[in-house]
Amino acid sequence: MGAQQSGSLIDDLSALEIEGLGAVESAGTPEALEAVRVAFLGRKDGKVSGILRRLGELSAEERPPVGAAANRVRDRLQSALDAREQALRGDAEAPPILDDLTLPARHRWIGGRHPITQAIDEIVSIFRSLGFTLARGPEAETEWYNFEALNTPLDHPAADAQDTFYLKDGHLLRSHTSPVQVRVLERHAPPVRILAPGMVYRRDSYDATHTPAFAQIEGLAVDEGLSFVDLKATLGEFARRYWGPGTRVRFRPSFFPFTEPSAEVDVKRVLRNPKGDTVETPWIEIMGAGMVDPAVLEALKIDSERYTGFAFGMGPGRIALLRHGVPDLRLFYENDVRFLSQFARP
Ligand code: 2U9
Repeated sequence: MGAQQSGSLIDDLSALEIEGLGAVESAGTPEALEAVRVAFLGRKDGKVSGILRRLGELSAEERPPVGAAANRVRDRLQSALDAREQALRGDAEAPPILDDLTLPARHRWIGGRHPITQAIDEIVSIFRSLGFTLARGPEAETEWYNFEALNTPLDHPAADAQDTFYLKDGHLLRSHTSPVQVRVLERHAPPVRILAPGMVYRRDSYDATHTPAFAQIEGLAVDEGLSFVDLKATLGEFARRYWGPGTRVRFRPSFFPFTEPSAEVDVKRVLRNPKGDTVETPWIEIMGAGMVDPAVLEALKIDSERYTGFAFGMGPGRIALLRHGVPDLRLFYENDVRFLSQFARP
């Protein structure tokens, strides 16, 4: 056998290596793998063994390189066989448990209304049942609707650019929803009983109790013969429906340019603990209210000798905060679903 022959044996070995590695990879059972081992490395009829046997035909100088190549191919096939055997044995055993099976099952993802939206919906529903109709209006307003019609002169601090967002065209972002009630009174003769929910804007800080944009709900009733008794009865009924039958309501004197007299409204919840003892919350401020100032009615050409009215305003963000014991208003606005999903009520 000459150099030609030893070269072709090395080529044969390379081909055998590729063929053998492929056969090992595609063996799907330990039996098939054993058949591959016998076919390639079997002592008697193995293909690699066959080449090793033919080493004797080579000259003394041709033998070492072919022998080394044959040993290399045998070793590679042997390690591939070992690795494949290990893998096949592993597959037959139970698959490893990667999860903690004692954990609760994952919930299906269910969307829910935002907690402030829930408060708005609930408040609106109570006032609707008390005979109030919903009213809406623009968020970009004129100074007249936002301030002057409401007995608030433009040199009042509330109208200052420090407190209100003015637009380039002379409009402003409404600082309360009161302009909605003004617009309704302009177009509808009393009696009116309306509720105006919506976003309002003030140049405020962004902190635990303030945000520059926030939701507000205001209400207005104008009719013949309305008095502070109607105001107290209406808001008392609202508070008992929203916070529960044991809720007490307190009116403290206050001031707003558009109401006279004016009041801050506080609630105290009176409850029983599991032992049966009576427990009560402190007084908590929930809204402002008052009798519509006759000057507001007169500016809208409503006879203030014949008609009187009451009005109130509250921030549903603050109401939601109190209801859920949330310490910081900003949590409601940061869109963190880990926080918001706690309020999901499908
Ligand atoms: C008209 C006449 C009267 C609306 C009113 C309040 C009292 C009030 C604040 C509560 C907290 C706003 O969200 S808040 O900052 N509002 O206290 N608002 S009476 O009075 C009106 C409105 C329109 C024609």
